[in-house]
Parts: sequence; structure tokens; C-alpha cells
Amino acid sequence: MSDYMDYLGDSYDEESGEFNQERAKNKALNEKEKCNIIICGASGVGKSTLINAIFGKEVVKAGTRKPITQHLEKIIIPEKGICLWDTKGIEAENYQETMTSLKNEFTQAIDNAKDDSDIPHIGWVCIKASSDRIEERDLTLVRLLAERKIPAVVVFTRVIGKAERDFVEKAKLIIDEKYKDFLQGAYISINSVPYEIDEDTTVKAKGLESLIEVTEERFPEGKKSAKNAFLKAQRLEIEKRLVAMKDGARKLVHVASIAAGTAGASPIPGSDAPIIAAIQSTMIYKINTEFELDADSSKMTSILTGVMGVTALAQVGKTIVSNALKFIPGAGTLIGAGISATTAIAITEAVGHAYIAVLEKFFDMEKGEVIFPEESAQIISAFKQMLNYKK
Ligand SMILES: Nc1nc2c(ncn2[C@@H]2O[C@H](COP(=O)(O)OP(=O)(O)OP(=O)(O)O)[C@@H](O)[C@H]2O)c(=O)[nH]1
Ligand SMILES: [Mg+2]
Repeated sequence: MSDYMDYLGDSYDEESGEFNQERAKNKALNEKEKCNIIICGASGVGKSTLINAIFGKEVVKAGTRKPITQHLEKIIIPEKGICLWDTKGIEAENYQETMTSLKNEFTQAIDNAKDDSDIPHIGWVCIKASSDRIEERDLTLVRLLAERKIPAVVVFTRVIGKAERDFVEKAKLIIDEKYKDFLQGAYISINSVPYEIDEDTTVKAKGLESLIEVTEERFPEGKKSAKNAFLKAQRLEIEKRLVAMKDGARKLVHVASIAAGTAGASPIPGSDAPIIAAIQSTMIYKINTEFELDADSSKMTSILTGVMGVTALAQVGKTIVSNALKFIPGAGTLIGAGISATTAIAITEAVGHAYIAVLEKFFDMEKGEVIFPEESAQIISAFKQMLNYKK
């Protein structure tokens, strides 16, 4: 199979010149960078509250919950490239038994993993700071991660006053006795939600940004892509989120341009323009996915039509066939003998970078996401501007 067909997969039919948006969208989702985080801790320590605070309540609710074993559950959120492992049912009573079975379940889940994409890249061990003392089970949870060399952060939850801060200091000393080398000071105190002491005193949510920062540092050198996935998925450090999305999108443009180059170099006369149009459309879907943007198909159809219309690929005839964009084969002959590899690369890069600039323009720094205007014409006009500006 040639390179550009690898790139397009089943989203483009070379015979009919038909581009399938749904397939391109799914392919983009599947290929998105991924990160798995295990969030462990006793019942009621604030695991779910923490997850909601970092990744957004609505998004987590929309994720698929998949019980794996008695004490492990996965929350899968494909749009965010995130899979969260949540421990359940760790209570004070029967804890020996619970920990033994959790340990077995955990070992099994990891041993059964197909590859690296199926094991936790990072672990948060949550300990409630309003506890009386540190429990054996909390140390056992740290040990589980240490044994598997899963970089961990110990997260003290509900840190709202002096008593909790004192608890944290004592707990750190105890944990450090055994796990200092492993944890390397990765302790964070948080209050995930505002806490009302009385009518006039509320302790604000805090520490969550520090947790993001320390987590970011804990990813090993070789796990850059998991780290990026984490930074893109979190919704508190918006600047970091946007930077990670843009970085990811730029890489996607690079890969798409290389694929377009191989199409440009293809010897079949007249066939390259529709293929390049399909590659650019796929690239745009991938960039959307990178920005967690899920615009509806009709909007994407008009955006893609507009985008292709602005570039030299305007001369490729386009008809819209239901959910598929059809790039009429042979129409490429209008652009003379075909598109050279150099031109194919250049147009694809220009389109990709201009489209990233458009998404950045519509990125709402308060909400931390792209908010497209109702009118697609506005998007296309922004795209034209960016394309001229980038030249
Ligand atoms: N003030 C404050 N309250 C918190 C914090 N974390 C959790 N809570 C509260 O504690 C309660 C339990 O939190 P959850 O997030 O459901 O705990 P969990 O660890 O997911 O519990 P299980 O799913 O039962 O294992 C909720 O009422 C939260 O609002 C925190 O950091 N600060
Ligand atoms: Mg929970």
C-alpha cells in the first residue's frame, strides 16, 4: 500500500473519489494520543470530585464507565484521549482482603494489557487529609504503583485548614520512610471544591493547578505523548492546554504534508488532486480532534468545501453526496499535468497551519475550548485571512 493510502485508510475510496467524513472522524479519534491515569484511594476520599475538577464534570459524565473487576473501573473518554482507572470499594473494614484482591486485579489488568496504551502511565494516590492518621491501605496503594514503576503523586484531599496541613506534614514523613526515592517529593495538597465553614467563611478550591504541574513533571522522558494527552485533556491550565493542542496539531500537519507529497509524486495522471483534497480533509478532522472539537457534519462539509475552495484545489470538482464529500476523479487534470510533490507538501502545510490559526482565533480562553460562530462563512473568511497572512 502506498503512503497516502495508509494515511487515508478507509475514509477515501480511490475508485469513486469519495471521502467519508464519519470514517475520517473515527480514524482521527482512534489515532489520538492517549493517557491512562489510575486514581486510587479509599471510598469517599474525593476521587470522583478530583476527576471532575480536573477534566470537567460534563465530560466525565459523558465518558463510558466500564467495570473491569470488583475494585477497578475504567472511565473512557475517547474525545479527550483519556482513560481513567478508578478504584472502588476500599473501605476500612475487611481491608486486608480488599487490598489482596485489588492487588491481584491490578496485576492481572496490567499483565493482560496488550501494550503500553493499556496500562496506567501515571497514578494519583488520594488520601483524605481530615483523617486521624495515615492508614496501612494508603501505603499499600503507593506500594502497588511503586512495584509496577508507575510514577505516582500522593494527593491529599480536603486540605482546608491547619489541622489538615499538620496531618499532611506527618503523613509525608511516614510515607517517605519507605517511598522517598520513588515519590521524589511528589506530594500535593488540594481542596477540589469550595468548602463553606460558615456563612462568612469559605475555603476556596486550591492546589489543582499544582497537581497538574507536578503530574506533568512525573511523566518519564519516553512518555511524551501520554503527557501531551494529559495536558490537552485537563481543563484548568488553559494556556498549557492550548499549547499542547497546537503542538499536537502542528505534528499532524507535518504528517499530512508528507502523505500529500507521496500523492503528488504518484504517476497516475489526474488522480493526485482529489487525493490531496482527501488528505487535507482528513488532516482537518485530525486537527479538530486535537482541539476536542466535534462540529456537526453539515458544518464540517461547508468548512471543508470552503477550505478546498480557497486553495488551488478549488479546481477539483466537488459534489456533496449525503454524508460524503466527493472529489471527482479526473478533475485534477484541470491543474495541468498534476501537482508536484513539492506543491502538494506546500499547499497542505499552508492549509494546515492556517486552519490551526483559525481554531486558535475561535478558542475561548475562559471556557478552554473552540467556540465556532454559527455562520460557516465567518470561519471560511477567517481561514482566508490566515492563509494570506501565513504566505
Ligand atoms: N471540601 C472538599 N470536599 C471534598 C473534596 N473532595 C471530595 N469532597 C467531598 O467529599 C465527598 C465524597 O467525594 P467523592 O469524590 O465522591 O469520593 P470518592 O473517592 O469518589 O468516593 P467513592 O467513589 O465512593 O470511592 C463529596 O461530598 C465531595 O463533595 C475536597 O477536596 N474538598
Ligand atoms: Mg467516586
